[in-house]
Amino acid sequence: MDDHAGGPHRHLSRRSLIATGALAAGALGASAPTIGTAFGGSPARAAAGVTKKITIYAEQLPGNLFGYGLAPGQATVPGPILEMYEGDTLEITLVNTTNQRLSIHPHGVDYSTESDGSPFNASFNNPGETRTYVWRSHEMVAAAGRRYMPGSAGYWHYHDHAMGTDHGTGGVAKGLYGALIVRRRGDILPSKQFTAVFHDMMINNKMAPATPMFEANLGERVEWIAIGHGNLFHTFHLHAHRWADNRTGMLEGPSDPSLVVDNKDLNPGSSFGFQVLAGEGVGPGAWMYHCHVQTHSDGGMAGIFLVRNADGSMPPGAEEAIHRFQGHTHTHGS
Ligand SMILES: [Cu+2]
Repeated sequence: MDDHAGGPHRHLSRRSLIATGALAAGALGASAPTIGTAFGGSPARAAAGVTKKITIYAEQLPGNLFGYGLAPGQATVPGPILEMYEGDTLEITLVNTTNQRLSIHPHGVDYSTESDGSPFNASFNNPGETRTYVWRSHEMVAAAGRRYMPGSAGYWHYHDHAMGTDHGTGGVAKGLYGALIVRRRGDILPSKQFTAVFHDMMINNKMAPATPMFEANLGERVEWIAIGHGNLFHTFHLHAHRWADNRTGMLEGPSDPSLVVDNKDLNPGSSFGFQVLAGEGVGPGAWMYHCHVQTHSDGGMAGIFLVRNADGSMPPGAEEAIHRFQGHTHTHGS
């Protein structure tokens, strides 16, 4: 896997939990199946799940940033992409290596007050403290009246809820956030994943031209997870690609009524995800992704989605476009 850690060209697919042995070990039944304990619903829906245990290290990073990582010294902004299947449980041991109070708080999944990650519920790590958080999930179930109670599947996220203020405002501002994907069994898996966090006037706490350059080869199945944080309204726009505005970003049939979009609101606390085939119908090239609030894109909320040729070589014009992007943004952004 091409890994440009730390540079503006880095991408994030390598940090996906599903791409490591951790998920495979859990999925193969190394852990005990969950049983319907605290959750008051049907035990049947939890019976298929497994419990995966992971350790996350919260660390201070250069530049007054903080990050989560799956191993000591591996913390990043954003943190690792955490994945689970509906019905599974994720047991997270959070090691706080910093001198700050912090926590990890998920969106979209099921948890007790003890795993809430908020000081309000006395659920946080003191400086230097290790604490376990349990995130559960469940499948969709039939309800009365031909309706369905939603399952946990979705493109969610997690973040600190305790640093600086009781809402984790300090931790979120300094990079303690990441993507959480709950998949439905049978979902199509991507070959690459990108997390883009629109946060104040930054993307992944960086401004153009230091924003991430996400890379894929023509035709690769790429999964984007977009997350909003901070105090500003944002819109996520991706050039030359579009997706269905539903759970997966894909249409489920020729008459699927989902709206097809290439731009979507990305407000604080919101998240969504989708998959595209890189360069499908448009070819390789340096394509832009950016916030579509004009003062935000002008101010540095833009980056490059570099779609290389299928063999990995650079398409004509891409180098020039990248240089133009870097030069242009320097001129107006510094
Ligand atoms: Cu914006």
